[in-house]
Amino acid sequence: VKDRANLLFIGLPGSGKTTFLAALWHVLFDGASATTLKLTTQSGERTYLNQIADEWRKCSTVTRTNLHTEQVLVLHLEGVGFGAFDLSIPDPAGEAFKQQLEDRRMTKQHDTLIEAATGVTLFLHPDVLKPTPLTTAQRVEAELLGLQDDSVTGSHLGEAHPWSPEMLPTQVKLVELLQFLIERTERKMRVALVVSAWDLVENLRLSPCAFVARELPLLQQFLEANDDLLEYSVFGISAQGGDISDANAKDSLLELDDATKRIKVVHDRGASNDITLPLAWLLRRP
Ligand SMILES: Nc1nc2c(ncn2[C@@H]2O[C@H](COP(=O)(O)OP(=O)(O)OP(=O)(O)O)[C@@H](O)[C@H]2O)c(=O)[nH]1
Ligand SMILES: [Mg+2]
Repeated sequence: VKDRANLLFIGLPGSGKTTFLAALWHVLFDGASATTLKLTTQSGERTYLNQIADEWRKCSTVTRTNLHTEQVLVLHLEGVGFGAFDLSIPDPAGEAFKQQLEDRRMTKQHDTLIEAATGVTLFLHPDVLKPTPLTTAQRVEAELLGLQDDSVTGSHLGEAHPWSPEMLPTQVKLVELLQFLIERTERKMRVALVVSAWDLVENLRLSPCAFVARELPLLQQFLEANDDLLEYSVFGISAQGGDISDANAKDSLLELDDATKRIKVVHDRGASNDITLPLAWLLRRP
């Protein structure tokens, strides 16, 4: 790896980008656990990182990033086989990607980040509670069938909502975001696909790869089909460690003697709590 590396985070609002960064900063700053990448010096502007890591330690939800609070952070890192290097990672607002999808254009600043990117981390919240397109289709079908039966009272048809990009299924949005990326680069790009909040779907007993293949087949097939442009790997990551909106779960997280134990990273080769793994995978020499 060269002495400077740039990573790009991509993900819709609420996909877990800031939580990941908060846990990463806690681990790097703490320096007590074995990680592939380590901090060399702590110099630089740290207000934002300290704030989100503090929220993370208290198990309170990290502040949502908006277009005005986006930050580019520079970490001084080293690792066996990596040497010492400066890693710049911006914490973008998911809102910016939502706008990209709606307006079909991106900001100059974002384009510059793509240009400079060594690799990309694409975040995806498993959102288990959201209805799938299939269940939505079944519900609509049932409603329409019901309408035919009582055509006198049925006024649902008049309530049709105009289509908007917001209604696109998540996997379609993510494929679009990857397409923007491919269009703007000539190099082959590495993509670490991070399924965040892995604790919510762990009980399905699927590997992160199998989870994506089952739940987001379009995204998975897109990644496979474009292997000349993209090299990808899937990580299941619980950066928070559990569902902090559940008081019991939150209490047991707070009771742990070492907050680093909350973190779980699942990859092909098994589970660990080394949250630097996806970054190391992106930065490793081909
Ligand atoms: N259960 C669980 N929830 C998580 C985990 N990590 C993040 N979350 C939840 O996911 C939601 C979104 O997290 P953020 O990190 O703010 O997402 P973001 O991608 O930075 O969102 P924007 O700032 O809007 O772009 C929050 O409600 C978190 O509590 C996790 O490891 N487990
Ligand atoms: Mg954020």
